[in-house]
Amino acid sequence: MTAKEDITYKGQGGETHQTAGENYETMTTQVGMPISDDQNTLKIGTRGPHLLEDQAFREKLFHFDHERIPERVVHARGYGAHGVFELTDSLADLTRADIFQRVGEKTDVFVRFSTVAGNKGSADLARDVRGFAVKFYTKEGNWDLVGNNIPVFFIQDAIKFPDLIHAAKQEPDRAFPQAQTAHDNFWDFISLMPESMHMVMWIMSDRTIPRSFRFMEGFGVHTFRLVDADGKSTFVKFHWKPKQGMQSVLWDEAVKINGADPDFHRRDLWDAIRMGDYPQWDLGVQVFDDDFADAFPFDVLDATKLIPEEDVPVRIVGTMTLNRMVDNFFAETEQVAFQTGNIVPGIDHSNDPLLQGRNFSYLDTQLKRLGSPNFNHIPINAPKCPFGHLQQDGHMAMHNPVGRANYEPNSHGLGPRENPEKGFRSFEAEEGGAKRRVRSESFADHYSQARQFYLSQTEIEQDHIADALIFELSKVENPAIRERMVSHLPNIDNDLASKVAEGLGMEELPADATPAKEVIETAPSPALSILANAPDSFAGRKLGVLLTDGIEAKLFDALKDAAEKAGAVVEIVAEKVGGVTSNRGRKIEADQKLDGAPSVLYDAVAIIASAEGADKLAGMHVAKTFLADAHAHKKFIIMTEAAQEQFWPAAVNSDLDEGIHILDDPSAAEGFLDACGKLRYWERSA
Ligand code: HDE
Repeated sequence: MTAKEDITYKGQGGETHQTAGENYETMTTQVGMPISDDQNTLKIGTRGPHLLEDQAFREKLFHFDHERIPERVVHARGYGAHGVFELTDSLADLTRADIFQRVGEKTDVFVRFSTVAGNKGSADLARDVRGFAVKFYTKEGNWDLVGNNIPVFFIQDAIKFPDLIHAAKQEPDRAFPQAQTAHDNFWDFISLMPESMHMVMWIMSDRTIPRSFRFMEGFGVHTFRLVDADGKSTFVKFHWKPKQGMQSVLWDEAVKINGADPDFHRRDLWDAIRMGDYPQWDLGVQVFDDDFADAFPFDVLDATKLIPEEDVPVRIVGTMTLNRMVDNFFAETEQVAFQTGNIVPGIDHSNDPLLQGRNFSYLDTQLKRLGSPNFNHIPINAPKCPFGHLQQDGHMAMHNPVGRANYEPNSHGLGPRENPEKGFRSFEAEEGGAKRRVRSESFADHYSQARQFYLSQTEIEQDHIADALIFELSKVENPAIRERMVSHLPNIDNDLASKVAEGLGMEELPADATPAKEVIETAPSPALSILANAPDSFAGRKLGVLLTDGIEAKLFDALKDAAEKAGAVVEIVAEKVGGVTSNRGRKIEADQKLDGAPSVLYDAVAIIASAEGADKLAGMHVAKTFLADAHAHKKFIIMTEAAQEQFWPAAVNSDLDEGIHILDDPSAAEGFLDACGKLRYWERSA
């Protein structure tokens, strides 16, 4: 360590403090033996051999060799943050859950966002579902809402999960492709599973290439139960709505971002929280009773179906704010162990067969990953409320029962006891029927909601779905798989089917797959579109400003002020990271060197160039790509007149349009930032 600053380590065993400067604390072994030399192993003579008695060396290497734990079998790549949930509307009328009683009360949370298919080191902008797992440290135990950014799932029964994941991840012989579904095995499996068609529409939509974790929704997916003090139950579905608004990138951007910054989503969350721009989500509930469930055309226990918000409005009950990054990634984000089984009094599971299967899998997987039944002793997993039980021993046990009695009942008057009044009670559902291995008939409609989703999208979004299907299926080598997949599409929409078939170069549409149940028409649900619900705000977004030497600094200042006023972040890009010098000799430092900061990293861009600078940019491939890509990705662009006259024609072979502003005067900056609220100039055909 070279930095001369005080550092406080908040580790699992409390805090350790390192003092700055010459007063570093003495380095020790694990058992506290002071170390005199951490640069050299113990040897005979000056050139060896080594001595086995060198405990300090052996302990250091032994520990290093054991640093890795198995990565999650799914959702391996993830990023976590701490925050608080504040209740804004009491649900005391529907549930006894302590967290939902008192308006204004704050509950600590830990959130982990993730991708599903990629390995731990994979790139952030894979086309993939995002995990959205929240651990609420409530006063009556930890409640884990282990959701996704998509409200439905691929399959209906947990027994198919290993097949789904095997098919989605790298193919077993070649061990590629990494973090993508654009390969034969995935589409082979999917095309044989009509129940996945609704999810297919979602994963081919822009939902799977979010601009960042901050700009996506979250869903509990399954139907759960809220249970009141009298044992009465109401069905519930949970929703997270980002206060920042939703936003996605374009596919061409996703591909390029993965190269330019594979940590794009991680960095975004880290930067936003460290800057104090805390992301927030509203928690909403859709509550409904048995009568609604019985009348709804689909089974509310089927995780491939959603309940449109237009049918059951989302009632907002609180807000989650993420306000603190972890102190240590491994200790917190890697070791956090979510479980669907972690529920609290007042919340209960439904009979959704996917959820029932998950309740087994999450507990099981934590034992494999964390290696001990005591994984809840790790601080990130431990409850923050009082707890007491008689479980003991095992690897790494940190909390053992104190005193003589480790059993119950006992007559020592020791130890915790059950509490019928306060304790968790399952909803007393009347269940019955023969023991059978079946799929309910009520789960048989596979296409109606896929069609509803597709028809609820704007035209731009529908095009993106078709393009994504064409892209993915073009990577499939076996034409029979492509055809089988396309054969499902007419059940969703004929135009979509034709577009995809055409994009794949098929001479004719394959015969339609026969639906198990006839497709029913349902009204479009505008709530399902990202673009129809666009935020009209540039707050929390990033403006990339490419500067050259010789500029008028006042133009840059005006733009920076306007961007900051709009709540956006400005990043300065220049040929050299040392920055540029204005026409009056002012030095402006850059944040990024141009070839390390392509425009795909920004939501809008500015080119502030002097006449000489614009000429220079016109001769640089990387500068031309910066502008050409920003244009092709329909970004709002502002340029100085010199850039427009000398650089633009060299980079872009198109006329200017209303998405392109000229920075001829400082007053132009505000109008540009207002326009940026639309996020993209969709009218541009590029
Ligand atoms: Fe998961 N899932 N899952 N899943 N899942 C895991 O648990 C599983 C499903 C979700 O950030 C694993 O701790 C089965 C739906 C998230 O740590 C594992 C089935 C939804 C995360 C597992 C599903 C999810 C996981 C792997 C079908 C959205 C990451 C590591 C029945 C509602 C949590 C782990 C984190 C992780 C099993 C389907 C969300 C293997 C068997 C549906 C966000 O237990």
